[in-house]
Amino acid sequence: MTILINSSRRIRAKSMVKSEICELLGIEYPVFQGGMAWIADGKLAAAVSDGGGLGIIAAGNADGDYVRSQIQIAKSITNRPIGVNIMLLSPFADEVAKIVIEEKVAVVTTGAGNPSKYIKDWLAADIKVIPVVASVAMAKLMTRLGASALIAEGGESGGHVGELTTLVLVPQICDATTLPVIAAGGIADGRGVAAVFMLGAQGVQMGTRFLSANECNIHPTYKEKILKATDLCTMVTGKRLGHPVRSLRTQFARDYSKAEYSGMPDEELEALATGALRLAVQEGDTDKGCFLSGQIAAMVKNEQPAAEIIREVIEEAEPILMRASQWVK
Ligand code: TUI
Repeated sequence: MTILINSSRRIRAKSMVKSEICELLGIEYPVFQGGMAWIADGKLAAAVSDGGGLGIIAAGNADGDYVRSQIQIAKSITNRPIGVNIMLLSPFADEVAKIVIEEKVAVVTTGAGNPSKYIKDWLAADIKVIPVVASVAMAKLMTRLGASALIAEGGESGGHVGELTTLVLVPQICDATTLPVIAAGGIADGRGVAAVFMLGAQGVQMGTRFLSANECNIHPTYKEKILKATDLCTMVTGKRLGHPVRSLRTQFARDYSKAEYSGMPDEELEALATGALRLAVQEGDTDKGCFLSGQIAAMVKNEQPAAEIIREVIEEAEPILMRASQWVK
């Protein structure tokens, strides 16, 4: 919304969706880009940070050298704050936990586990620590250990999913902590942003929406699948091995799901999934690739620069939030 603050001199002040998280991290808009394994590299993260959000490099299952090189790529593009997401199931998590300190990254987010053992060292290095939590118990623990903020990620998200949906998780996490909460899972436009602010969140994290960014270097087949996705196009596999993962309903996902309930031994089932994320992202392999995606994929409609995505969702959210008072009679 544009407000004339001095009509004689025609000075325009832009009102914008802002929150405590912007001051905490020194960012313009309260929008994070999800740390998507194999996808969120230094180039995408830099484009998001340059667009006024928080770009996040995904460590995924990669080793320390990869993560260090992506941090350096991001730093060569932008001076703005950059985050690194550490996937706690990774065999390289300990190594990456040290590298983020050496490379002085501004923000660390964590996913798929409990980051307790690292938090003290990160805070001592002046890193803002923002764990993904999928339960109230984890939110309380992270608050007690001094986390800077929390990401409440509902099961509408792509990739590794928790039990609860965003609508149910976000208000409970907000009630369980004094920290700012960033909502994730099922958000791809300004309506989603406005909705989670109504639930008490102070920011959003989007993954799937950024798959369509020009700066997102996934295989063209992956991008096309997201742009053509429809409402019922994702499914969750991997529950039997304790790591439920949401992906597009491809031949691979159907085959894996069938194998899961066929009595196939655990090791064989694990072998079936090995390398499947890389095959989707780098090769666009529709037979053996696992195309991680959130339920919101059907709402991702065109390829555009990351900065435009951020501006668009914020500009859409603003009038919705301004009009919220209309419901109070
Ligand atoms: O981590 C994600 N999403 C991901 S990670 C990933 S790569 C992967 N590779 C192999 C197996 C599984 C995944 C793809 N997508 N999102 C953040 C997230 N964290 N969602 C849910 C959680 C979570 C779950 C349990 C966070 C903490 C937690 O705590 C459990 C405990 O008590 O230790």
